[in-house]
Amino acid sequence: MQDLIDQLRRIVGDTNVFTHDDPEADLGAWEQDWRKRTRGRALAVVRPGSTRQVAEVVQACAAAGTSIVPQGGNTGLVVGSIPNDSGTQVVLSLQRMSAVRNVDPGNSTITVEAGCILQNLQDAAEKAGFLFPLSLGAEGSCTIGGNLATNAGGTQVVRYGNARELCLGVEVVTAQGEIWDGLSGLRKDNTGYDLRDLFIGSEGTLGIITAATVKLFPQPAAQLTAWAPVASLDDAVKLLVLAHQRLGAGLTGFEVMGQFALSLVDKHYPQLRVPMWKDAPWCVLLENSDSESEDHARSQFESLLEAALEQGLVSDAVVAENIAQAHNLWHVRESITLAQAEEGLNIKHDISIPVSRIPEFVRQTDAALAAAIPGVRFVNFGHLGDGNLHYNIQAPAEGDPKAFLREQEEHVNTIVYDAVQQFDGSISAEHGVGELKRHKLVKHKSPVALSMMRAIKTALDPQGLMNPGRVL
Ligand code: FAD
Ligand code: 2HG
Ligand code: ZN
Repeated sequence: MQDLIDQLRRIVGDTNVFTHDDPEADLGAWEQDWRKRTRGRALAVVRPGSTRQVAEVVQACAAAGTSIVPQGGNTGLVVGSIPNDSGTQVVLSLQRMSAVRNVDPGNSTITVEAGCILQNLQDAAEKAGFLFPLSLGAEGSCTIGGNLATNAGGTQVVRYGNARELCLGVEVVTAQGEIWDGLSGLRKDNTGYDLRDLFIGSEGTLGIITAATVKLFPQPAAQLTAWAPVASLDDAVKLLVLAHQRLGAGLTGFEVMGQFALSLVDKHYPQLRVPMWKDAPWCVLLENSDSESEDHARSQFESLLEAALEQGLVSDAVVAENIAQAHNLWHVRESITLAQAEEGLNIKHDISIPVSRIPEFVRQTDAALAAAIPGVRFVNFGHLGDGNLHYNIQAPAEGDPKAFLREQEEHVNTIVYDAVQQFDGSISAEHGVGELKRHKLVKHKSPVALSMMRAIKTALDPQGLMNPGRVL
């Protein structure tokens, strides 16, 4: 192993290889998952500075038979970006590869390296007079490479689609250490299998994304945010249909938040002043982006909310008066994950169900869980506009949450995922499979689909060295 480490040092330089042999080095940030559920132990953490260096690192690891865990911002929620505990894996961090390579205004595209932090990509797009719409709570630390590797969703999917829909081309280092320049800015290209789409959502199991060309959009002239309590999820779904009808492509966000989820934000971040959370079991956050003007956006939004009031879908609503108020509403929404972490260990289910069936799914699954585990608490929220619910479970207020997880997690997951299957849903809407859901995938994905996935994995990574133990 020392030979490999010496070789890695020659490729990326001494200061970009970290090992446990160095008493000064703290590998914790690369070895610990964001949710603090699991800590692995790496043979080494390597930070290449160019695609060529990534290719050489992969070649050296392949020759040594050493497996690689690609890592971006390490914000993933399914344990996919940290090493296992064997002390034999190399973490390949894309942190240093963060450059914006090129903006093509005429083509409405931007090309960036994989380690570019999402927020920096959004800022670069804005500076060029465009919008890059991918948006999620972790945007200050996640990377575009990680976003693509997990096909991240976020809060603008209802209008702009997932990371996959936003990507036109990728540059990849294959499991053999070859460089594939697939950085196409083409919107149409039917020359055979879609290799780009194979790597998107592959969670580092097929190769390493080193750069990407993504779509840019016009910046909206005005963006308004509204918040409305609703009496039921059925009403929230009716409000969504109405919002689609009234706002058309202007509807850029439609989030739903359960009362207990908001109570946790209120408890742990009282300075955020969560609005109206005591008034109803659910609150909805809507966003209207308009290409004309703020007046036009406001009058459209007001007429939507009046219609919703008339139809009895909402009893009250606020439209943010200015950008600061709008930011605060979004801040409340984006703080649920952190508030839930503050509250303690929890079980996450990032699921999708046909939108129309979500209310019935929640009624049925809440009842099944409450009957099976008295006192269980539901932290439900998510991207209702995409049929994507974060159907999360917090341990009962009394008792030891660690013991709860140990004793009940599998039981809870079985109840939830069996219900997801019954409702024709997916057990991973946007976070991916990682290590956490791998054993569940075998149960909930069709054998034919799994066998095609395994064939792809074997064809592209015959040695099985790319992020083993994840997804498949
Ligand atoms: P990492 O966590 O480093 O890696 C994730 C996976 O991708 C791993 O399997 C890793 O091996 C692989 N990978 C990373 N970089 C590369 C690369 N260059 N090439 C190949 N494989 C690679 N997700 C959503 O979809 N929607 C949300 O709304 C959302 N909100 C979040 C909010 C918070 C507070 C947090 C902590 C997470 C949230 N996430 C969300 C999950 C996570 O942030 C996203 O999945 C994000 O896309 C991961 O990016 P990353 O750079 O941190 O990737
Ligand atoms: C979000 O939508 C993220 O905020 C995180 O996908 C979801 O914490 C979660 O379960
Ligand atoms: Zn989400």
